Amino acid sequence: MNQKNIHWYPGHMKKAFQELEGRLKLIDVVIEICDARAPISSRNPFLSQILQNKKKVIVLSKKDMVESSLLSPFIDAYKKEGLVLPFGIYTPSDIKKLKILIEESAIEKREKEKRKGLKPQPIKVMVVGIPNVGKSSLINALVGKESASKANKPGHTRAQQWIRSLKEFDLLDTPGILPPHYEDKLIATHLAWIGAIPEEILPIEELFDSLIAFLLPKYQKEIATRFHLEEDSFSSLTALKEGIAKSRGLLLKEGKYDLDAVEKVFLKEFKEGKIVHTIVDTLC
Ligand SMILES: Nc1nc2c(ncn2[C@@H]2O[C@H](COP(=O)(O)OP(=O)(O)OP(=O)(O)O)[C@@H](O)[C@H]2O)c(=O)[nH]1
Ligand SMILES: [Mg+2]
Repeated sequence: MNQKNIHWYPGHMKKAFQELEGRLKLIDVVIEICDARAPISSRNPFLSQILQNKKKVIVLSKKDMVESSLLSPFIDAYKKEGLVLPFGIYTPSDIKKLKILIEESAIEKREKEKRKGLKPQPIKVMVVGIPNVGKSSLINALVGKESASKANKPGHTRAQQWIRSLKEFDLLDTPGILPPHYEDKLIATHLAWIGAIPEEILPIEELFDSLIAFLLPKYQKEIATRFHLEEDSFSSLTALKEGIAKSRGLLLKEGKYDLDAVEKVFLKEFKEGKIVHTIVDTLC
């Protein structure tokens, strides 16, 4: 794969990174989100670095898309860095836990206010992470309404936005920020599989082939069930593609199988968590 192919750094991201860095000193607590499906690949080391001295909660988002037993070792690993929370926007107890962790992180601010005899001010919380990890969704879950615009498309939020509808917290939504380029094509591949970068910036066939190679040793049964495949569909990659084309009626006019459509459908359904609930990264 050509290194040029794994470069996706839209113009707004450089500006967004500078704006984020400039705003940091006003912030009491940072929520750094990574996607539970790729807890390592979906972290931006440049962000982690500038957040080193901030009070921080690491959130592993979209936990409903991952088997919880697979996530535990990653939670333990991140605990060495500070507060960690596996989180799902559909789990009300996670929203409560997050509010407690934010308060816990801002204890020094609260003590300072008390010493000075000041009324408690809203805790200023900045939500950061790479694109599409669920920053705007987490803010909406915290405030209980659709205040921040969200979409299942990386790079949706383009500018910082304060959401000030809670008494206890002011929440700053920020645009997703990636490192300027990826040295490691495996990281970019994992991000494309989960939809954190657009899959079009990589050759689709290569993305499909690598995803199948990753999934087959552990999840052949799940793939067979999802696409109603018999054992012989797993005899080769071509047989597998043709099996999926047959089961989904993906045919071209001349009666040939539409293998491009097969790749797209498979990648889409994986991204939507319809095939398996797995983690694509490996803990060293
Ligand atoms: N299943 C599931 N989907 C989620 C969860 N949180 C967010 N999503 C989905 O993830 C997609 C992206 O969510 P956003 O909140 O727009 O992500 P973002 O990080 O703000 O993205 P950018 O603004 O592009 O950086 C949306 O389709 C959300 O519905 C979750 O806990 N579980
Ligand atoms: Mg957003």
